[in-house]
Amino acid sequence: MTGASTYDLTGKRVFVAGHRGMVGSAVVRRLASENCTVLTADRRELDLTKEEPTLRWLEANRPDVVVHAAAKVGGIAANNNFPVDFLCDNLALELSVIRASHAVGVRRLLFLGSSCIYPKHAKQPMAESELLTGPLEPTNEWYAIAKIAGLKMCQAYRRQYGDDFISVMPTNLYGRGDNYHPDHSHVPAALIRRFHEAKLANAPSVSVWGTGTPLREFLNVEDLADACVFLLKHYSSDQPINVGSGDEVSIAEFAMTIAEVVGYEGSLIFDTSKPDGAPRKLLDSSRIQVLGWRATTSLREGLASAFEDFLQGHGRHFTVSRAS
Ligand code: GFB
Repeated sequence: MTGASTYDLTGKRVFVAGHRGMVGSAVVRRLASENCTVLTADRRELDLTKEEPTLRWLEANRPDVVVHAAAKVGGIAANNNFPVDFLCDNLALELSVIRASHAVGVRRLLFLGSSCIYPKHAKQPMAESELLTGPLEPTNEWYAIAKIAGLKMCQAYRRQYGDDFISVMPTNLYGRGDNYHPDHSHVPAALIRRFHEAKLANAPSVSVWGTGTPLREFLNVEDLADACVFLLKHYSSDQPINVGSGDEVSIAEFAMTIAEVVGYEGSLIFDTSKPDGAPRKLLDSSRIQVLGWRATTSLREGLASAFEDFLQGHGRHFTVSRAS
């Protein structure tokens, strides 16, 4: 069962929940080349964790399609240090957005999950069938449980009401609009910022968290947005679907690539007091590939463009000065 289906976005009203985040903003950019109307709600206008206002907003704006990209996200340290926020904020967003979407009769909903829903020691590459086959990685189990609950809500609405709600599981993401907080970000943004600042300061070395041995697969957010639009048009199933790039590297290799992209020539020091997290997270993306989609951005070109976006100040929660 491939889940292949056809849905025409032409003339549809598409609400992107979380349009200011890295994923939501990329989906808005990608939808601009579709013949549809994109709807967004400013955070000051609508708190998506509150179901009643969300329901009223959806009733007033009547989307045909919802992309649920609103989430509390962060890197390994943020996940580890703020378990309540990652669990409760994400559950609140899912309950509110998914229930309200059902209540107003939304035709298609795309829920964004994460590869951390799969067990810490899942068989690699991780197929969708690995879900709930073993214990989760402890640094991000709170976030993972919330994302599993969102996926299960989509399955439950499909089973009980026949709603066409799908779940998409992206691998580790990077790109335009990332969060460059020094402690709370994911590794791509953290290292782009740290290497850039070290270069400006002529620092002899830069700290990289953990042992450098974990393996990660990185996907540019523009590719993910393209996959989301592809899946809105071509996928309908209760089964989640993985979206990866196949670009797998060790954190040590990744850090060296970022140093090259940024132009930093000092040395790397691995800070083993910081956690490694999951030893390996490579998605099996064969199901989306069979449907006809593949990522097209190479890791090096994607990181070069992420660095340029960082220099232009498109990231959030940071200030930066350009190297002279
Ligand atoms: O990106 P990251 O926080 O995500 O860390 P996870 C990936 C790897 O990079 C870990 C190492 O092995 C980190 O120890 N790393 C090295 C660093 N230097 C740094 C640094 O300066 N900052 C960060 N953040 N990492 C996340 C989950 O786990 O994966 C999220 O916590 C989400 O919930 C995301 O699911 C996809 O891959 O370890």
